Amino acid sequence: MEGALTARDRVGIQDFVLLDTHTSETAFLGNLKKRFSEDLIYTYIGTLLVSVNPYKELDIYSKKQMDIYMGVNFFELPPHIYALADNAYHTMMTEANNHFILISGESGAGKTEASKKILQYYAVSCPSTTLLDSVRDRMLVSNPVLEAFGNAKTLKNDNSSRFGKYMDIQFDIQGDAVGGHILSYLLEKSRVVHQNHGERNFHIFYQLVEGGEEDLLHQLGLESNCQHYSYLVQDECANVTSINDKNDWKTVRNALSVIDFDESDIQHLFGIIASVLHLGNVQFEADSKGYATLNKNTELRWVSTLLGINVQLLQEGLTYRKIEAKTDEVLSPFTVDHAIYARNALAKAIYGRTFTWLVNKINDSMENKEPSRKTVIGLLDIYGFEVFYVNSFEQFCINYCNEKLQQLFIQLTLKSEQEEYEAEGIGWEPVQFFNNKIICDLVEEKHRGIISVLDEECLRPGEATDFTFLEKLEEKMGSHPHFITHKLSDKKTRKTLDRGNFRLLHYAGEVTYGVVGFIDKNNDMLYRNIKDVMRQSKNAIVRECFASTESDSRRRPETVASQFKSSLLGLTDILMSKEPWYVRCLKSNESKQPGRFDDVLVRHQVKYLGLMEHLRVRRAGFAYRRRYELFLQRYKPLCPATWPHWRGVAAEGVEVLVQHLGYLPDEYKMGRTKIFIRHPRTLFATEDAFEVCKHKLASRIQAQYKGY
Ligand code: AD9
Ligand code: MG
Repeated sequence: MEGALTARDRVGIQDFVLLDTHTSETAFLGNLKKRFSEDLIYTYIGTLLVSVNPYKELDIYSKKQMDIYMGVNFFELPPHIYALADNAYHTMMTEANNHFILISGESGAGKTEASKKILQYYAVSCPSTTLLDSVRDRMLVSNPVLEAFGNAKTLKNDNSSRFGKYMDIQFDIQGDAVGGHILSYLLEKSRVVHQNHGERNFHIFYQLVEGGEEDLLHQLGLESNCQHYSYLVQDECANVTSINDKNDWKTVRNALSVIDFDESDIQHLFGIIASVLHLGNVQFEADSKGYATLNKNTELRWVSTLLGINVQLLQEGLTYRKIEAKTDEVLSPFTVDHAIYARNALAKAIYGRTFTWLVNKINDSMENKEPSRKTVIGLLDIYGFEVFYVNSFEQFCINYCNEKLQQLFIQLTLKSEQEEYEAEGIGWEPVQFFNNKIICDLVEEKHRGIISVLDEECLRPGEATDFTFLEKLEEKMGSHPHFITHKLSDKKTRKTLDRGNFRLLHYAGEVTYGVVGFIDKNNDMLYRNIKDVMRQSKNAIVRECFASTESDSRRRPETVASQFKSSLLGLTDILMSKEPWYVRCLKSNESKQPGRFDDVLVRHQVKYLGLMEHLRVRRAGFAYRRRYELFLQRYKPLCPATWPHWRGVAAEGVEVLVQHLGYLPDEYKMGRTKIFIRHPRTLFATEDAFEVCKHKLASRIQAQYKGY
């Protein structure tokens, strides 16, 4: 007994719901820390999984571990990401409905790692047929490819996701993983042409330059030296100890052949990556009138060769803009700055569109063409909340996205949970929580939100600037409690704010955004004549990427922020139609050190993620609920009075059934339409009894339960 107590003291409590009497933040953190020091990075709050980044490899992700967790009830084993994955899977199979796993936490907290572990679990542990192995392999290798093109080293994370990813894993009626589909969200394209100090461009550039075979580099006109490319060395951070570009290159190269890429796709793809690097080295000089000219043509020639476009037209597209006059077209020359802007815009457009093409191509290869009934588990791994010294439009979008996900979490857990108790007439003491809807509205509200103001300014080309945008914000948002600028702040705060900044008080903390670049990045303009040039490319991917009818249409394209807003609304709809599971990732320390637990940092995250509130709702609430009819239908064989038929009202049948099973009064509540069960263990005991009973039943009756 004493031994058991010591062990419990040592490893803490594995479900916060069972944390003895107090639900204080200090006790919560103490438990997390105790477990972390024993390399126990996972803890539950009911069915929600809290994960603390260990920053070291732990021996808990082997096939053997997967086998241990397979088909075992949630609370019978130590908390694990596999347990959550397995329970989502089994619930999906039993209830034949769709689920999603929302993985959230700030940048570097471990979301992408968690999502990879879940995908591996499904790929390895679900039933398998040889036919499907190839689909599974493709799902698995899609990760290194997308990470190569969509992740980069930032100050927060050496492998930071610079795009949002939602992946549906499709299962057939037997539970086989039979296909996958990815939706990607707003890639941070600006990184292609600019990185902050201490950060890198997307991994793929370094992988190609460092790892590419001699022949290939020769064909692409590349030197095997990152220092040679201005898009790669602005930050002087090409080499990072945690990253092995050469090895990663091999993985990516191999993965591409698994995902149906033929040699010509691969050639075209690397041709594009190389052309972006060459484009970055194209320099301009001012002629006697101050207009941009190219001082040397070598780099431009490589771009033209690799993309299969006429060098003359390319040069013209980078140094002139075609303006349509009444009956004519006039070429208006660029200044050097303008030419650099056009060059960078082209590099971003090529890379961004190629990324979209890549996602589509991966989707084609993971597509399951069988029309059979499928259910899905969606995995959401999106860029985490981030605050840098300098924050711009990109951070604004990323942090807005995190606000939306927090809002979804609140709606699905804290809010709807409490509303349901009320609707079902279950006695309930409401739990207070901070609802970040006010910040979501501040950003996205129609006609009044920051995005609307920005879009309006983008409609006034030539007149509007980043600073008129800031002025408009000050006019419209002046008194908003979550919005501050230099002009609007008190004396003390003013000292910390420059004139060209605005500050938002996000749910996860304050972020100061510099307005410079907002209008440009939101417009994301690419001149028509350069688009026309790209459309004639002999590189099949580029041609496809620029083939749309967009340039013919006179309609103004939607701005970047508005597109992002609509895609997040779409994502919310997708998620709301599924059953949620949550992984909340916490960052243990800022310096990425193994085993270091920074109390202040973790406490801050526990606070803003609303974990304490969630725990309070969970502790006071009920882990499980089900409509009377469904509960009775499933468990009626466990009681002679309800088996084989209960002729009366379902609720009464359930009451008889649970009495028979010996449920104690405190363990459950009868609502208007559902039974509510306080602890999962009560349900698990019932479920175990049901399993035993099922085996005892005659095969005829078993058949009735097939599919449960
Ligand atoms: V971002 O919002 O994309 O910038 P993530 O995705 O939350 O961020 P990521 O999963 O990339 O963070 O984790 C950052 C790093 O932490 C990884 O590269 C690993 O080095 C480390 N990490 C995260 N989770 C684990 C883990 N379960 N075991 C070991 C981990 N290391
Ligand atoms: Mg990530």
